[in-house]
Amino acid sequence: MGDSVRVGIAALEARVQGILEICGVAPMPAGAVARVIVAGERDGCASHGLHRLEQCLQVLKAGQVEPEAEPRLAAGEGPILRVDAGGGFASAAWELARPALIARSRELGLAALAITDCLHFAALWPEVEDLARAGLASISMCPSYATVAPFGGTEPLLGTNPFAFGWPRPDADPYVFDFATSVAARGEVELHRKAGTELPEGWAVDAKGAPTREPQAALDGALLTFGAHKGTAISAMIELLAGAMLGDRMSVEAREFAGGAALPPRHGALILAFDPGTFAAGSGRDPGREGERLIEALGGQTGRLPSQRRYAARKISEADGIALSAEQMATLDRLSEGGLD
Ligand code: NDP
Ligand code: PYC
Repeated sequence: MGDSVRVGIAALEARVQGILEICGVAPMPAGAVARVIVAGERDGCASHGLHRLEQCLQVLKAGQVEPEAEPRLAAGEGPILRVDAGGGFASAAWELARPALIARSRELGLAALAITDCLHFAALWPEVEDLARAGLASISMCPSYATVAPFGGTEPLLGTNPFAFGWPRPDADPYVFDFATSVAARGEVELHRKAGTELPEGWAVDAKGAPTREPQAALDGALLTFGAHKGTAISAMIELLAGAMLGDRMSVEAREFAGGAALPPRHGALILAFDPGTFAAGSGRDPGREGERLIEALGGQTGRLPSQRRYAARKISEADGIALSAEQMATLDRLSEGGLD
């Protein structure tokens, strides 16, 4: 890569955490946010990597996130664990609750984590991958802000509402997928705008409802859901389960609360975790082995499992450091000096 430098993962985490702390974020959330941002960059997920750091600082400056919020976990004894993020970053709430969710899922066979009032800007795969590495299957979802039109419509009503799934594999990296229920994440459109490139066809409509390939027109208009009516239905399910059911904001309200869609929104998130062994008990079948049969056959036909690209990118980052462009390095230098555009 021309003009790029390689930076070690731990060094980049420390750098990002330091920038957040200079801007007033308490060490615990600053560490959690730095880890999720650097994980995105490490794994080649540009839309939710360093690209998000400046937005985090802007949201702080706008007073829309609580930089010193301490997430509060109410674990109780049943299958539902709750974390009130207190208007702080979702990643801090997740890191706090992760051990309790793992323990409760193993104990009961399944458990749910309901996070409320969190500032959410991150990818969901770190959560389901963590759970899969602990031997659990899981589903993670959240609303976002209303920037997506339902199938057949042109007005923003749904969020880009991500949906992720993780499945543990006995001798391989977990099977993980994680995608926006819009054709692509809004972050991808922002990257096209930054790079000055056109969007592929079918991603978006402009503010008048006409199809557009121009990133700014798409950001001012609406993205479309993937898979026509099917993506719209899944997106609506996420609004209902991770918005209405949690008693937290749905994407329309999150956009109103944020005063637009320029900065990441505040809402809730839902993570469901399952112990496959508990479910299969008495069947005489091993879910791990059955899962492998399917996953190997899938990989055999498609030549590419979801997350395979990510794991390959991670291997290179772990061996050689994360490749950062001269522009990314300059942004880090500027932000280290407190410079926010
Ligand atoms: P992509 O369309 O880039 O990727 C979606 C998934 O499909 C990934 O798991 C990817 O694996 C996999 N995949 C891609 N191509 C193939 C292929 N040819 N064969 C098999 N699997 C494939 O993601 P999106 O743009 O939809 O979303 C990007 C991120 O944005 C997600 O991480 C999501 O969580 C995040 N997001 C967060 C939001 C929030 O509110 N916090 C809102 C919306 C999105 P791989 O990674 O290996 O390429
Ligand atoms: O990329 O669509 C997106 C997104 C919304 C909130 C965080 N990421």
